[in-house]
Amino acid sequence: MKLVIAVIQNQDAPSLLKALTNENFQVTKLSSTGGFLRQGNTTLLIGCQDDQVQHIISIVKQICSTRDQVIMGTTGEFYDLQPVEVTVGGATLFVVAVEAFKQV
Ligand code: 2BA
Repeated sequence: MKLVIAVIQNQDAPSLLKALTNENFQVTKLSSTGGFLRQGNTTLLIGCQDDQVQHIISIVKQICSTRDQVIMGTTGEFYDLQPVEVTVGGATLFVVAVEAFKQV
């Protein structure tokens, strides 16, 4: 058995939870904070069989892939709000071997 730990952006969490639970994966969602940016992100714990890990990774890739998005922000040149292109999305994944899984 494996535990997939996925650190994702908050905005991707609802879609990813839906996609994973639709495929009958069991998921725990934790509210987390990135140590570098100190901004909220989401950590999912997904316990699964060894042969399901690649499928989970492909679902995460599909939903959390990086993409460019235009937001209103300031640039170095102008203090007024301007449309600025930023990269959002992406996921950090850890796959950990589970020594034991018990529900008591
Ligand atoms: P990512 O590398 O995509 O990481 C996104 C979030 O994933 C991180 O949020 C953190 O919550 C988690 N994460 C990534 N690698 C991890 C690890 N080895 N162990 C545990 N958790 C991990 P933040 O820490 O807020 O980082 C946000 C983004 O800032 C990072 O995106 C990276 O692009 C940048 N970054 C992080 N640390 C940096 C550093 N020391 N110098 C420069 N840029 C950094």
